[in-house]
Amino acid sequence: MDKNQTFYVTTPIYYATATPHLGTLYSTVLADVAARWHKILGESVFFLTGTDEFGQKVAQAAEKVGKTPQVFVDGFIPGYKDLWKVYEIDYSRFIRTTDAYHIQAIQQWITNLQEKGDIYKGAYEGWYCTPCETYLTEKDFEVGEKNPPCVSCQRPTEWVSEECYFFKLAKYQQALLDFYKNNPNFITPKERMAEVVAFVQSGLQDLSISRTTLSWGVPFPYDSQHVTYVWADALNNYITGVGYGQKDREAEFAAWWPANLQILGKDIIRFHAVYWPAFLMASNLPLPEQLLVHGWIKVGEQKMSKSLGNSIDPLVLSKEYGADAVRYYLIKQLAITQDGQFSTADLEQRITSDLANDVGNLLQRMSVLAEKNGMVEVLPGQWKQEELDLQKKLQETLQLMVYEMDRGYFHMAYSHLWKYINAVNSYFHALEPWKLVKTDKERFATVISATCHSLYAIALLLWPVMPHKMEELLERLGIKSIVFDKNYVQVLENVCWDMRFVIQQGDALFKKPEPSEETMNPFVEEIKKDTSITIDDVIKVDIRVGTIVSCQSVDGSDKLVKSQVDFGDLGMRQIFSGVRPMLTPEMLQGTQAIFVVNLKPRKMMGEESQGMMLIAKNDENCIIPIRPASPVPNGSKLS
Ligand code: ME8
Repeated sequence: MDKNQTFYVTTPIYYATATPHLGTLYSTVLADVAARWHKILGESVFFLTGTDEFGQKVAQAAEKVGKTPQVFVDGFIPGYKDLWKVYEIDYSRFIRTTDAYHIQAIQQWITNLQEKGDIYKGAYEGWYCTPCETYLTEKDFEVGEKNPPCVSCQRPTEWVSEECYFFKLAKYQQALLDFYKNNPNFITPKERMAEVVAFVQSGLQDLSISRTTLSWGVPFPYDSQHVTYVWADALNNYITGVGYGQKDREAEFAAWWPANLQILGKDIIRFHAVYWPAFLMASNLPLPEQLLVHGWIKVGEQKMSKSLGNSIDPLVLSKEYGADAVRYYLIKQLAITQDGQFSTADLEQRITSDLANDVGNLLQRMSVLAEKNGMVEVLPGQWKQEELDLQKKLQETLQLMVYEMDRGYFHMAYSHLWKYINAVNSYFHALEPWKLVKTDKERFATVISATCHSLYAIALLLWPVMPHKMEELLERLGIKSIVFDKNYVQVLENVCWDMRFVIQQGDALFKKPEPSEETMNPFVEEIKKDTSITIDDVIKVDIRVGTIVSCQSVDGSDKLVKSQVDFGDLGMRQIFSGVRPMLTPEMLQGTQAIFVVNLKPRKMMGEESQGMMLIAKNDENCIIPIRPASPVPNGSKLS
């Protein structure tokens, strides 16, 4: 297989100690969207996900409920597989670290590294965190401190002393630093690279990779009282899953490895950006192209997690809102590089405004109008300037989307698509085909055709995010299925609009949800009752610096200005502010100001405002914008 035409993407393998939640769904949807995006780029795709089933944490959890570890982990697998089905996660392989092929390949890996001298036997003692399965390093505690807290979970650690095997991590310190230097795009977002480099620069110690204190792990070859430390076996799933160490799968391994994209949460960056590349270097294998490290989904101010008991059940969400809408929300509404708050009110708002209004209504209005005027078959139109502008806008959108998808900023890619969707809506509105049909049938047919072409492009580009709904949309245009032997992005970019559509009538593509109380957010009730302000309330308000890239007065209002504001990684936002006549667009354009960015979006003069500019008034009641005293990066958070 031509390496440029293949794409291999992975998710973390999740601990099989509980059912999946919205956080695990998030990583998995990101990987699925990447996989599907590369399918529409005409590439062959392999998508690996699965479960991490060995280790002390699993053994202890099993013991608590009186089950053997194997029976215990088996019980969670249907929960994962069923949920992935509901959410249309189209993985190529679901790896379980208890699979025989994985165990055998890990033993092969150990043997190879022992022969090379990169795994050796020694003794280890130190403060150990059982839940996180890591030892503290010297930097993590004071000399003489008793049971110092774990750096990750803050729980007290225990002193452990044991004979064990080590991996020669320290040997790879310089090679790692060289690799980071030569591959500055290895980690997205780039800012996280600095943390990793600093950690490696501070000095690496050899890594203990075996345990004798438990039996629930991959036994060491020829020394079976040692089992692998869970991360040594877990990280290697990314190679064993595509055939490493398996005689009958050598061609498969050659075809897929190295991975193009590895998705993970920021909690496990050290394992993936330090240990994992070192393991691969020791195995003389190429390193993955890109680690995409996303932030946390939070509920209130806490990370959503199984152990904190504040997780949201994605199955409940899919029943209430539909899996595609939830996928859309996760991709477009959460900025991949930041932590994001989950809120059902916000989800409902996005479904109503982005999906039902912007996409669903456009389809419905166009198809009903076509039907009313006896139009079923739609042929290419007689394109005029308005349609050529739309085509140009689509080409620009595609280029921006390809760029953003490539660097892993999926939310930005889809923000660009939404600008195109808005442009199509404005086009449809401005051309008033319902009037044209009475005066100029040919022009009417052209407007319907341009709208169909645009909806076709929208459906293909949104298909990675909402596969089911977009196939429905394509069907409504008379297109039965997508055949993945074309590079659709190039097709959309280069070919003139020459499609033929057969419009099918149907129900609204997206149902607007009834606004509900946040019943699925366990923290909201608590927040509502408490009227006093605590630091937590203050932290809830996300205030950021942004640059007003463009600004204009709003027709029909003597107060409002409409600004396009650049918030860096958070993307561009459209924000309305009632500041005229004291502040004019000219005074604001090109300046930095301060905005609340997690305010519920609201319609102003028929358009959406996605935030609020902060201002103050002086003694004469004049509006004064608030600005940082000197320029700061866009998107900087006020704290
Ligand atoms: O760490 N927000 O497994 P795990 C966003 N087995 N993502 C979240 C999240 C949240 N609130 N909570 C979890 C492990 N995740 C190891 C991985 S890989 C070789 C071994 C996602 O079940 C996120 O991707 O604790 C995070 O990195 C992962 O689930 C942790 O899953």
